[in-house]
Amino acid sequence: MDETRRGLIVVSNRLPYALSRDEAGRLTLQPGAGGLVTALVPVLRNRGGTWIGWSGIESDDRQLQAEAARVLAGATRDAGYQLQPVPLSHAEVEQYYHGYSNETIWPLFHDLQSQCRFDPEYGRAYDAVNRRFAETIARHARVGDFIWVHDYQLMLVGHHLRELGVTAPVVYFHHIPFPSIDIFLKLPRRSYVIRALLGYDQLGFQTARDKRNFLQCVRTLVDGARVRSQGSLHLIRWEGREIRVGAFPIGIDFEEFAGQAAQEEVSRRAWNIHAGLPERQIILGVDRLDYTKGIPHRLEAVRTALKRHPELHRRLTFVQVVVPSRVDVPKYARLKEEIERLVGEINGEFTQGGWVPIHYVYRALPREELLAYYRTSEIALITPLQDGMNLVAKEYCACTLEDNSVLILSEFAGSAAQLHRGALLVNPYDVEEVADAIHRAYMMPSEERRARMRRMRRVIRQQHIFWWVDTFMQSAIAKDLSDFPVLEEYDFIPPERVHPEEQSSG
Ligand code: GDG
Repeated sequence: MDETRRGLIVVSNRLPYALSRDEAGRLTLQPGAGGLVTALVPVLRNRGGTWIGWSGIESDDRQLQAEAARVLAGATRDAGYQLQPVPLSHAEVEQYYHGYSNETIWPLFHDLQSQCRFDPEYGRAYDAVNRRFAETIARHARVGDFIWVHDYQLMLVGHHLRELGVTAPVVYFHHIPFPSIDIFLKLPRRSYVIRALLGYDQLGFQTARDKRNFLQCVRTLVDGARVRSQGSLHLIRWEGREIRVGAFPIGIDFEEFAGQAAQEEVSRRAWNIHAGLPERQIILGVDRLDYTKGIPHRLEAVRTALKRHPELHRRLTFVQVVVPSRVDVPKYARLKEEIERLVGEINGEFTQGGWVPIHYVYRALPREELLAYYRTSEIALITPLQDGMNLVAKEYCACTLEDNSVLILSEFAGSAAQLHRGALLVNPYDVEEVADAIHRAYMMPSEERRARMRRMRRVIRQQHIFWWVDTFMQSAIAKDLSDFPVLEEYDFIPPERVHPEEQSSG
């Protein structure tokens, strides 16, 4: 078979379209945006294929689920690929999605175990729903298809596909961090989960660190698994199969971002934003409302910067955009209150006539507005406590057309592995270090800004989203891995953690 002509089946928790009811009770369809959809839809169109996922409708009502399937089929009749919904009931969404995915795996894999809830019912629902996904895939896969599953909601699908007798290649990309063994060991039924992950033929992670963590869990928990490296990939031999493991940092559509940022509408908005803040540098934060993003720590760092460095008063305005998310969950509602309390306190402490230090935006911005903020802000402050990649960091760099901007980036964002030669890297828990980085960024001469930003833009331009899809697929389908190019293993280890011998040898 011509490997490049295999049909593609993409599987993710959500379909690239969201269904909801309008005021008249009719089902309506909104196309999803985002990098993954942008990157995979052309491949699906070109090869022909199917996207399988949950439609967003939670209901036991078979008639409603059938209607949802009809609306999806009708709307995408001419799309060049098919959409196949996986029906989920309200209870399943509660336990598989809100429960196990978002209250167990999400916090645990972001090293925030104090936020975890471990409920055996969640685990059972997760397993059952992953099985349902596998059954849907098995019904639609044709001989020769290539199945690509995405993210932490679907870690067990490969295992269930094997149990169902599917022999097609099944590969998986893990978008969030993979934790160290000490953290992973806390997961109930950890051996089952790690073995189930070995049901995939290839596993991709965002960074070398995530890959290392995963391999260590395999070595520790899976008897008989043999791991060896080949180029930048690792191969695991287990139960007569060979599983490929690699770090494939996800990218963005650089040219699209840079092109849109240069458009007149974005330029006009960018100019307007700065006209309202004359002679000031803007420092920007953009995050979904989530405790992994480190927003309260960041606000404390801004407070510390204003205390330690009075020369920043009236000269720096911090714009924090928070995109609403899961506000019906008490933990998220409390986080929102904490952010708003801190913004109020800091503004109360430092505001002077004509200058309010923090501008707080609690809503999703239209894309042009977001790009205008990226383009016009002199500094971006992106300090998640842990993050798979963080695309905002890359988008910001792509949109700073004058190269005259500074990125302050958490060393715990996956993007730090690629961007550490240009960004000011910080430990987001160390508010004094972040405060000093803010001051350093503010003072940084343009020559240094440009040199750093060019380095980052070069990597982001080269390793774009289409490069990511190609590299991941090539490594999965390569018959002989000696043909597969050795990827540069981007890695960032804080200098204090590098053993002196490693430092002198390298
Ligand atoms: C997972 C992993 C990994 C944000 N605010 C607005 C807005 N955004 C867009 C950004 C960006 C996206 O949302 C957020 O990027 P993330 O990198 O956080 O992606 P997620 O899908 O949420 O997260 C993450 C990623 O997968 C990819 O592998 O990087 O670590 O958690 O694209 O532009 N868009 C608009 N208005 C906003 O206010 N229009």
